[in-house]
Order: sequence, then C-alpha cells, then structure tokens
Amino acid sequence: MIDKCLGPQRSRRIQRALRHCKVTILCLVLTVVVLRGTIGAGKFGTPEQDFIELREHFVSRKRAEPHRVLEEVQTTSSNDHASTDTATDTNNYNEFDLNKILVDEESDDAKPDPNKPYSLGPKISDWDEQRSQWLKENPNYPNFLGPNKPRVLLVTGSSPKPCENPVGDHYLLKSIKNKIDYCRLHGIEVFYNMALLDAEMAGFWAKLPLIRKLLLSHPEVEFLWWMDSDAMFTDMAFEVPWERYKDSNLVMHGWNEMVYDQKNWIGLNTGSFLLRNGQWALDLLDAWAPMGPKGKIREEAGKILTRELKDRPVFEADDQSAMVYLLATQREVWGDKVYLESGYYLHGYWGILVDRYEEMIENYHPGLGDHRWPLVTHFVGCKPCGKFGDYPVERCLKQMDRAFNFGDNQILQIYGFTHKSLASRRVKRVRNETDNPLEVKDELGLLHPAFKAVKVSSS
Ligand SMILES: [Mn+2]
Repeated sequence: MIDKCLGPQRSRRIQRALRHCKVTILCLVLTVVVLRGTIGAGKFGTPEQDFIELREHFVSRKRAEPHRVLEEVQTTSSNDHASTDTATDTNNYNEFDLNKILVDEESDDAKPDPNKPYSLGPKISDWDEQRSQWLKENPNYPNFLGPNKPRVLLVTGSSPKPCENPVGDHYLLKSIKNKIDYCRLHGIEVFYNMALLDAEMAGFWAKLPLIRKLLLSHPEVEFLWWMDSDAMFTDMAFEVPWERYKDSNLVMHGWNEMVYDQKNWIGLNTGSFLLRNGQWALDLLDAWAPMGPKGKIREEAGKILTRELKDRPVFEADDQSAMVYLLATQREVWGDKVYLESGYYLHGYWGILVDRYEEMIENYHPGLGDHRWPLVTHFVGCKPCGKFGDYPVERCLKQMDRAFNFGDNQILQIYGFTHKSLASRRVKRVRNETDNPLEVKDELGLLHPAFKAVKVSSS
C-alpha cells in the first residue's frame, strides 16, 4: 500500500523512521519502568501503572528469568526449613516412616488400682425394663424387622494401628468388604471398631467392653453378631435360622459334650457368635470379664485355664477358654440360654474347608451353610495383621484369597461376573449384556432376596 502511494524509496525511509520511533518509545518506557522501580509509583492501580505493567509483560521476557531463580531459591530454602523438623521430607510413600506421625503411642491411662476388682462399667440390673420402655417409646425403631427377623448389628474391628506387616491391612480391607457384602444382602448393619475402649482389656478381650457399650447404646438391636477380622463369609445366601434361637441368648458354634463333659478349650469358638440384647447379656459379660485385665491377672488366669481345660496350651487367659470354663463350671447358671450350634458353620475352621472349595462348587450350591457350603471360614491362627502366626504365611494368604474369592463369586454373579479362578483377582463375564437389564435374574436370587425384603407397615 505505502509502496504504491509514495514510491519504494520514500516508503523505506518512512519505515526506517518508524522503527527509530519504536526504539525511542521503548527506551522511554524502560526509563519510566526504572524510575518507577527506584522512586516507586505510589499506590497501585493508576492507569499509567497498569499500562507499564502490561508493557513489561509483553516486552521484557528477560524478567521471567530472575523471577524463576528467585522462586527456586525460595523453594529450596523452604525445603531446608522443612527438613529441619522432619529428617526425611519425601514424596515417596515407600520411603516414609509412619512412626513419625503416630503420636501418643504410650498409654497415658492412670495405672488401675490392683486392689479394686475389674468392672466393665456401672452395675445395671434393670436393663430389660429400661430397654422395653425405650422400645415402647420409639416404635420407629423396632427390635424385630419381621416375624422371625430380628434387628442385627454385626460388630467387627481391628487395631487402631496399621498392621505389623505390609499386606495385613489389605487383607483387613478384603475381610470388611466381605462382611459388608453379606450384611447388605441380609439387612444387617455393621459396626467396625478401631478404638481400644478400655486399655485393661487389650487384645482378644477388647470385644467385651465394646459389646457392652453397643448393647446399651442400641436398645433397638435385638442380636449383636460379633465376628473376628480373620473370619470371612463364604456363603452369601445362607440366612441364620433365627427362629431356632427364640429361647436362646447366646449362640456359638460348638458341641455340648466337648464343652460341658470334656471341658475342651476348642469345644466352642468365640470368633463368630450371636448375643441377644438384654439383662442376661450384661450379666454374662460381667461373669466373663474377670480373667481379662492384662498383666498379672490375665497371666495367672491363663495358668488356671490350662490346668482345668482339655488340651489347652500354656498361654495367658483368652476369651474363648474363659467362656468354656464359665459354661463348664456354671452350666446351671448359663446353660439353658446358650445354644451351641453345630448344624452349620457359624464359625468354620479354615484348615478343614479351604481345600474343598472346588469340590463344593462341583457338587453343591450356596445357601446350605454347613460342610457342603460353609457360612463362615475362620482363619484361626493365621494372624494376617501381625508379625507371626501359627501357620506358614504363604498358606494363610493364599487360602484367605481363595476364601475371599469363593464368597465374592456369589456377589459377582449377581452382576454377571466371576473370578477367573479362586486364586485370581481378575474377573470374567458370565452373562451377556442386555438392553432389558431388569428382566435378568441372577442364578442365586441374591439381587432381591426374600430375607432382605422389608414390609413397610401400613398406617
Ligand atoms: Mn479369629
């Protein structure tokens, strides 16, 4: 354009002039910038200042360099600062020592008076009256959800600390996932405890104060189902025969002869049991607890239990031995309300079950609960969260995976999947997708089972 109007020579001269002009303006701007830097431009926000800032942004790329250096220096110095209070400041979770963030590990409880007998809490002797009064005043929280369907709370838990080995917590996760699945299908609520409520009752005795607290806080709960973290549901379709226990207050897997006649310490198992909410339960807990307090009491009681019970190894008093001892020595007090169940596996010892899963799949189906398809597989002695167990680690972990997958297959089939094998974490499709999803019925009928159905009371 300029070329055509003015001729090539003049236009070149004008362009040169313009370039000079640009350089001059740039110099002017830079001068202002420097002046502003030294003298200061007063408060921010004048149009001139904005203009300069804009120019700086576009013109001076170099400014970015020193800025970045400054940032780097700051980052480094803040790193230096942080590293003075933590020796390893790492983004790597594998390198981090968790002990750094675990505080108050040592107990701050006052030492208990050794002359005062242990007690789980204030004496309560009218719990049945208190509870039935509460139930009357709270009709929206019935203790029965149906004619033979009590309101049940499944209680389980693990230590407040991470496991003592790297994979333990993964197995705890599998174990609680397994329980959540069973309970969701059967309309049971779950309480997972990670708090040691009473330092005196650490270890296998910790369930006692917890159970008492939950019974008293939840009068609407008819049965509390305690289940160890090392036990898993392997029959998702089996519903507990509640009607059978209408006259019982405590249900454990076991055998009368082994408990009352032989006083065998494995005549029953306390890894999975049902306890009815009521005064009887509070009295039982009071009678069960005295051997629990850790230290001298628990050690001395262990000696008595080993001496009095059949085949018991030498070790401190445990809740299971104490229960056998209590029932065997006071059958007339407790016996008529205790149901020792051997008709199905409320607890099933893993050693006799896990190698037979394939045979069970071959010949039977879920819903039986017994030796043909066990309700519970309990990994007694495996201690997946501890440092040492009573069995080889490889066997325990491999079989826990198999038990988990055996149970999980019954959940996955609802959605048309199954594990590739009992050893495999991976799954495969067993049904084709359909555009009529609501017409698909799962093989076991676990999607909408009758035992989960709740009748809404018509009012
Ligand atoms: Mn156990």
